[in-house]
Amino acid sequence: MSSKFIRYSTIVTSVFLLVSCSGLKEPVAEKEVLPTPQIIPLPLNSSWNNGTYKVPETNTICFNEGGKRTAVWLQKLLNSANLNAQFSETNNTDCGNWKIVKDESLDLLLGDEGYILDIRNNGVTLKGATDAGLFYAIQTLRQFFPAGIEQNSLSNAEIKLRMGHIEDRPQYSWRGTMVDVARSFFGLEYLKRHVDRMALYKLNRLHLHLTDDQGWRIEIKSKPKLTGVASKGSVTDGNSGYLSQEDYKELQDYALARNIIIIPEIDMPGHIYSALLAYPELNCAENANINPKKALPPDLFEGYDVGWSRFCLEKPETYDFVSEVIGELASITKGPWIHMGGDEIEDPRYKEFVVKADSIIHTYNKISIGWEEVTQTKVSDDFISQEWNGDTESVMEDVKVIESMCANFYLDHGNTADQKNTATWCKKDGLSLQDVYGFSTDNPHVIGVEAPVWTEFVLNNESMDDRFWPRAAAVAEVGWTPEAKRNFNDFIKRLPEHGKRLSQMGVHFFPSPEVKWDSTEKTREVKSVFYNFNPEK
Ligand code: TNX
Repeated sequence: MSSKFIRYSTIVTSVFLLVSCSGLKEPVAEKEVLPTPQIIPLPLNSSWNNGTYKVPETNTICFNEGGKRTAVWLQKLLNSANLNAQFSETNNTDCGNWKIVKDESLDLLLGDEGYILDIRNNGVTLKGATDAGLFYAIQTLRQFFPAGIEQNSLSNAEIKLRMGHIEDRPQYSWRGTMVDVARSFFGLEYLKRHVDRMALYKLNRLHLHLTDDQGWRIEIKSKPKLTGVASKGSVTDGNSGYLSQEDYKELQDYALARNIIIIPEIDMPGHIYSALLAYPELNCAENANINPKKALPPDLFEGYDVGWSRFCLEKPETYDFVSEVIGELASITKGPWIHMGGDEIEDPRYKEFVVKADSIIHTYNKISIGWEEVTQTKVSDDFISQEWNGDTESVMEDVKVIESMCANFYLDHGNTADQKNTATWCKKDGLSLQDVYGFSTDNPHVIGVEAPVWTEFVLNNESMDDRFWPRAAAVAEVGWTPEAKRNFNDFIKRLPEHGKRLSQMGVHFFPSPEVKWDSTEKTREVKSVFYNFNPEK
């Protein structure tokens, strides 16, 4: 038992007694009961048995038709624990100690993203109706392994898994985060790492706030000045730059392999100064030379004000521009949604604009999403409203809602009241873990939750890390686990184990005071089990 795993587990030894023929009781076996794996998000149903499955050094993975992809992820997981794993060529599920069953008829029980994970004394079975469900079985299994697996540092470890049965599926289909790359740019490398972390917690939507007054972050080939001019800005001391179409494709593929869909946002008709600077003809004449600058003279904007810039909604050129940009963006976007923004602007033609923008998005075969202000008028029935302050009087009935209420989900606010460089306008004492975890709604139209990090004051990777983590783990549990099963005290008891894992993954998480973190873990270089892994290759 030289294993590192012992460091991570409290071992309870129970002595099993056997009654022999003679009637004498004698101890025959010592049985080690591993602690229950500290899984986040908490699975819907799990039952534990006191046994342990000791993973052999050499493993065989069997899978049925359709299970190959999962087998590739699983092999990578086992290899990262320095275990050998080969595929069985028999193409059935009854030949090795790891069995993968993809079975569409499990759909009724497990839905699009659910799975069954069964750990017995002769091996492990993963079942799901979809690749997504099976991928999540792997993510749950990953959390059974000591955190050192993230750095591939388990060389002498004897891996033992607590035996049990998990049947799991999410409460909500939308479990998202949003990164504002417009105020300060975060590029492909950071976003891929962010996707890795989201996947561990079964988060499945990444919304990119790609444009704002300070900068434009996506290459649109038919509008070269967006990258040539508009991408050069940022808030004071922030980073500028943009995602090329190649970067965007690479990020989407990386995310899709991990069951994460990217939602691009072009924020309109306000929050648009950087585009106006590049294409001044989209200004109304009276907007030139007003402070903050509306467009002319051509200075970048590096301040923090909101709600002052706007497209000229009287000009037909504005709609030509919107149509060209959305058309090109739609052609490079793999997911079904485009976000039109629509927040924080008053304009007599606002309603007319959002109706047109929604219809343009449909023309390019995408579904539109917008901030809640859009529902002041009626747009398409399939529109999704993203609620952030709840102040809008909606005229739309039964509209689908993504919950991003600022008091629960605006992670640009501090983890604590005294965290530096954080927003305070929504909640002056910051958003504690409990504020996030305590979110509750009885609106039947809610399709899920999403936590934004706006980047007015988030200027480097470490800050982005400590805004998201560990609070995004709370977002994940709110999105996945039904409210009746959630318990904050239980959640914060599971978190120390995740602190170890996040440290091993190189995440500079915020040590929330609500949690008894293990202070011995040092943050390592950025890495993780599936860092840069491509299951297709
Ligand atoms: C509100 S919420 C905004 C953003 C800011 C953020 C700062 C919303 C749709 N807009 O433009 O960055 O507050 O917390």
